[in-house]
Amino acid sequence: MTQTLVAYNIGNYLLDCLYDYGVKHIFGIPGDYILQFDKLIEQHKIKYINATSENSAGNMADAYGRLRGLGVVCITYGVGINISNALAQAYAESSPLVVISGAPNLSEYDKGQKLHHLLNKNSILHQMDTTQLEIFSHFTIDQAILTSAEEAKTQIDRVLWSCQKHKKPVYIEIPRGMALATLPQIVHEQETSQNLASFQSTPTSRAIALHPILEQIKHLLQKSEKPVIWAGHEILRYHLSSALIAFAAQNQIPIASTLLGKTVINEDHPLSLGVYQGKMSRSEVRDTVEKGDCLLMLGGILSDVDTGIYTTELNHQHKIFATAAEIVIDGQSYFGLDFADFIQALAETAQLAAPERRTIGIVGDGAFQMTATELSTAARYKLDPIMIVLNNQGYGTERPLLEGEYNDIHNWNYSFLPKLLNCGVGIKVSTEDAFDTAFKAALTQRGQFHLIEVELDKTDFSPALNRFLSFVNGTKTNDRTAEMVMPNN
Ligand SMILES: Cc1ncc(C[n+]2csc(CCOP(=O)(O)OP(=O)(O)O)c2C)c(N)n1
Ligand SMILES: [Mg+2]
Repeated sequence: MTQTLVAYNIGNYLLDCLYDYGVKHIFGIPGDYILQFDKLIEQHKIKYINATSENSAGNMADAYGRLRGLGVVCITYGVGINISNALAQAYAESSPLVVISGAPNLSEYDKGQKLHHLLNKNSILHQMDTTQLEIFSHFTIDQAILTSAEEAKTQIDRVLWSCQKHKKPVYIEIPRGMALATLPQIVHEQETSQNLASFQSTPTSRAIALHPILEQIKHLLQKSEKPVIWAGHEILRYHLSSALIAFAAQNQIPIASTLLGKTVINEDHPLSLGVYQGKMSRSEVRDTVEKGDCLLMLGGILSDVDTGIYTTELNHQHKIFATAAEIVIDGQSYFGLDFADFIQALAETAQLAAPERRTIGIVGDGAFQMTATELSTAARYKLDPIMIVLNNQGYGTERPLLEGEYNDIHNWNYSFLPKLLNCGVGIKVSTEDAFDTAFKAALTQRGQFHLIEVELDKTDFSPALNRFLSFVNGTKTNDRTAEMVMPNN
């Protein structure tokens, strides 16, 4: 253990903890309540990335967290509530996102003055405004307002651990001035990561708890002739894909995924079946999943979308159902077991590090218009994603559900955007050959973003949407139900 002793302020302690968790970038938009902390980021080895809106910053941090283990977004008070959509999405899809917000200084409340960006429900009563905490508590698994230097270290340790453990967003509010408040104890440089480790259970206790369950699964697999895995998004969040694939390869078990878990296995892998969504799946996927005799449903939530509006047929003789919340084997439930330990133990293999990848985004014209300004962020930080904009002149997915003028949007000249942004390459294509040429060119040209606008017909629906429509029409589901069960794009 190093002998170097470091006096910490709250802001730097938080940043060092985040760095220990693998955070190298923080996304956000500055504002006066958070500027002091933003300055600390600027002086830290973590890099600050400006977005064009809090909600986009939240989406970026969400994606970062899914790939790196923890994503962080930094906002100012009140107007920062703009992040709510990204935060709710991260909560629903179990993404480890840390939201750090500035807030008024505690002494500012004492004066009882009206403060900007606040609802001022309580400030005129000399009480702290807790509106943002109350709103965000619906979208976060743990929260802390760092009002005391004595408590701050324990609060930060606990909240970050909750985020990493549960793969759900958390909220940390730093009242103005507190980022620079000195922690009472002198903290050892190595202590942050040691503290994190102290929250974990020991490897021996984990192995003992899992042993009977693993034995039971081994026994079921020995008896089964056609086992099949249906893997969900929690496998991705806990970075367990390689462990799962190793387990599947050892036992030659094919893997289907849920829609949210789509990238759990490379679809070119010999064991990959594709997405299983009940009657909305391709028939060969349905056959293999539904005709298996032992189903391992790992890390998925059986929502309307994932089950193809409850059309799955899972009459397998044996069923193993494991999520972060519980493990159920043939109807018998086990609680309090660690999901990641369970999958790792199944595989008895080490996890591979994620390789560096170039981002390829496929986006509808409607969704693109909601987020297009972030191409400016890509330009500023010299990123070179390839964005494929599917231009079908509006909200195509919604047209067959209930058509109306509200599904039309103003048509942009998308491929001209690079000109406006002073960066990037834009091209419009209307044939498959032209798309191939443009896409191949984009793949070979690095250094700036590429935008390929693909001209489509208004009613050019994907096979998956067509399967969905024939199911909806076939079962006389009314429009409103259909709208409620549509996948989010
Ligand atoms: C933030 C948000 N608002 C509204 C919706 C509802 N919605 C679902 S599909 C859709 C249409 C999206 O249009 P586009 O991106 O052009 O894709 P297309 O359906 O045309 O392929 C909308 C608006 C949503 N999913 N998210
Ligand atoms: Mg569209």
